[in-house]
Amino acid sequence: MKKLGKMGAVLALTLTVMMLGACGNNGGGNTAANETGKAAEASGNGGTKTEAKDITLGFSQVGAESGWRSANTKSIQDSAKEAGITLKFSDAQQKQENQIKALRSFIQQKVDVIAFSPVVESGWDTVLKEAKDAGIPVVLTDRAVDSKDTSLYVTFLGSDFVEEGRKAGQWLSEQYKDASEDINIVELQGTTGSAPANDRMSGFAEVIAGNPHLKMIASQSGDFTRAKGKEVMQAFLKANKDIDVLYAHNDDMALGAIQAIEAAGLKPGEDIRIISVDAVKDGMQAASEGKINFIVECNPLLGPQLMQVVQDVVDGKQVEARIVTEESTFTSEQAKEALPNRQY
Ligand code: GYE
Repeated sequence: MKKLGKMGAVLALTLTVMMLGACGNNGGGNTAANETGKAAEASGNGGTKTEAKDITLGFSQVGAESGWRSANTKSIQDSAKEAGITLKFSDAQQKQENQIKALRSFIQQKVDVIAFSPVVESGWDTVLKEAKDAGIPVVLTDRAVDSKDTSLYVTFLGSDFVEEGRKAGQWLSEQYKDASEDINIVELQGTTGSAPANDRMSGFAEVIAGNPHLKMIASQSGDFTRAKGKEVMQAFLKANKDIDVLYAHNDDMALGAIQAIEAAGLKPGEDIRIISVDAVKDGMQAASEGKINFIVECNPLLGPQLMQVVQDVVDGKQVEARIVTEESTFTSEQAKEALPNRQY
């Protein structure tokens, strides 16, 4: 992932604050920042706190493709309400063109901050430049963009997807460390071109390369949905006699694939071992029943952190250029224990 260095972050924030001052739609905050043209210190005593009710956040969501996404949307909506921040929420139905339209509409409406979870990594420079020219700071949540110019956004708040892929690969490598025969793996990728699909693929590939018996025999997108996960798994089963392992980039695709595996008369978790990512309730339920063997957690509850970042950005405080969410992993046994307390 691209990271802004400390200096870059300070520069980006300074520009942001200067621009905020220029467009003057942030409820009259940032007096100190406006006068000096510098970001207020993290201690906050140099900046004026803008009242949450005077902040409008435009948020462009990917869609409603998975259990993870629904939990993420709820977290953002609930947290905005709790913080008292006005939220303009837009659902892009997994289409980049819809997200670009939503961002342009937020710019037109002169929201104070734009946040969005980019459906794919590429193709954002033009619209991000438009936001920058309008003096509206942009916060990336959940998914990253591949823009070379990191001054186009203030921070990226979300998981380390490469690390998630590595965790999946490490568990598998450990399971098959003494294998003397080839282990055939199939992979259900997330949405083509999305950061989690690209990164979960590369992190996993990097680790399994360490064991020559771990063979990826098929890999295709299931678009992060149950329906597509089922459909692609059916095709995998048709084309390949001997599948040992399924690695699905999210629980929903794994759950769809489980239906296909059962329909083919095989036992998920036994005949085909399954690894997935997310750890939403339905995934954890399947894991506790032994149908999914290992889940790498990806936390969707980004709302509270996002609202804090929005408030800080408006107040001219310094924010980290990269905020990584903390996550763990679950075996079937651990899933059984954790399930009763799972919030999403
Ligand atoms: O894993 C998947 C969702 O971007 C982390 O998107 C998110 C992914 C999540 O559709 O279920």
